[in-house]
Amino acid sequence: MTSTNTTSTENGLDPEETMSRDQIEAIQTERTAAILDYAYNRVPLYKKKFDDHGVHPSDFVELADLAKFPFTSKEDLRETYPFGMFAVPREEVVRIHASSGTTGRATVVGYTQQDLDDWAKLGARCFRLSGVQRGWRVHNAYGYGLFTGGLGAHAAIERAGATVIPMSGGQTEKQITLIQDFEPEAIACTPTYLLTIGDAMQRQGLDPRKTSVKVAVLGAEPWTQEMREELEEMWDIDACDIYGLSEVMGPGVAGESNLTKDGSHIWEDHFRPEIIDPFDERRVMADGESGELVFTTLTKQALPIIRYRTHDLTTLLPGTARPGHRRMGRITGRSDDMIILRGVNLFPTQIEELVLKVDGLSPHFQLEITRPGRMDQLAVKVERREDCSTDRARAAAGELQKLIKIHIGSSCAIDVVDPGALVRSVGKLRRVYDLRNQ
Ligand code: DLL
Repeated sequence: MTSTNTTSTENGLDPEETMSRDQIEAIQTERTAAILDYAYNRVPLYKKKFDDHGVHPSDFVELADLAKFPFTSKEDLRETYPFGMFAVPREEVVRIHASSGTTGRATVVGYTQQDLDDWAKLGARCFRLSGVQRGWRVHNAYGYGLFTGGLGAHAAIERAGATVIPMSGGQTEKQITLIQDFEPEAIACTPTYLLTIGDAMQRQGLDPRKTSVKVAVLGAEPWTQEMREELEEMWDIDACDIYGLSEVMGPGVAGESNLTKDGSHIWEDHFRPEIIDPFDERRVMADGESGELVFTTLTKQALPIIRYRTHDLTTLLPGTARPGHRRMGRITGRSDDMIILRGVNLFPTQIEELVLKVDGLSPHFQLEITRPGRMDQLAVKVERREDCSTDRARAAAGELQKLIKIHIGSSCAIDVVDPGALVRSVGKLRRVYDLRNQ
């Protein structure tokens, strides 16, 4: 495979970051042809899938031809558990990560030294794009371990020339002490965990706005524009998105500019994204149309992934801060997180958006689905804000109920609870409790 090492230009950017769309597509065409061939010849599962599908790497001539190739799914990784999809001899794999997933076997991913190097390089692009500067201290509260968040962000922060504080997730009291003592300029964690830390500070009479933190690089779970505004106000920061998934690399597949805050740019010299219709996978959608995000890795050595179905629902938009690389719209949710309530589809992010529009309600909420009789019922449990009276909370519940009826079309029960009553996030927050089959 071609080496992907590049040297940074004088402005500190990788040369590929400032390439034109045509240049990026030329790189993608060359690399897609190479990766299809590589996967077919090195991974028996790909050979079988391509053969069964009646397609051969030589059928790829231009980018549109990628649509002829079969998809890869989490199931493929599970069936070949643990190392069956590795394309290099086991000794060349220098790192393994795994994601537990909510059901079934873990999916295992591997990296060669070159893969780790590329990962750090792409992650560094994200942190820089979000405003993190050389010499800054970055408090990394993504979990370290098998999860790609901690170690992935760690290498990215170092590569960006910043000082990483490898705190990991949890131990919220200690997070607060370190933020005060080490005075980091930036923090990296999930959006809901930043909320948890800020909330814990306020309970101690500390003001998150007075900390040294100026930028937060947030990802690993869906979050809304309303949540961005909430966190920016709580901490007096720029809150930027970072996107990734273990199967494709980890954090750093895409990152957001602090200047434009208009969605994450996908590093298209290393990944070819597509949007497909989740209900008819043969339909590749045009830019701007929403659907399921699919990725082909163009350079990964240990675990090349061809047309991986992420289940993440979003759109592809033209690049802005990095014009040659397309952006992702906000992720509305995962197709497998969608709640179907009496025939109406809804995502937790839609509820987040509405909760944060109502005066007196906090972003701490959870959704419970039950089936007391024959009908499904949704209850939104949401904490009132500290300064919201119980009278105001009653009115707020009515407002939220109305908003959900108007915007989503579902009737639901609203239960406004006291501040601190709901379980706090320490990483990826579980919003939905489906109690129907209990
Ligand atoms: O969550 C990688 C990551 C770590 C990304 C830290 C950003 C920061 P997984 O555990 O494999 O990997 O989960 C991947 O998380 O398919 C999305 O559903 C969701 N996700 C990740 N980033 C975002 C984001 C990491 N910025 C799954 N916005 C993905 C919305 C996100 N959802």
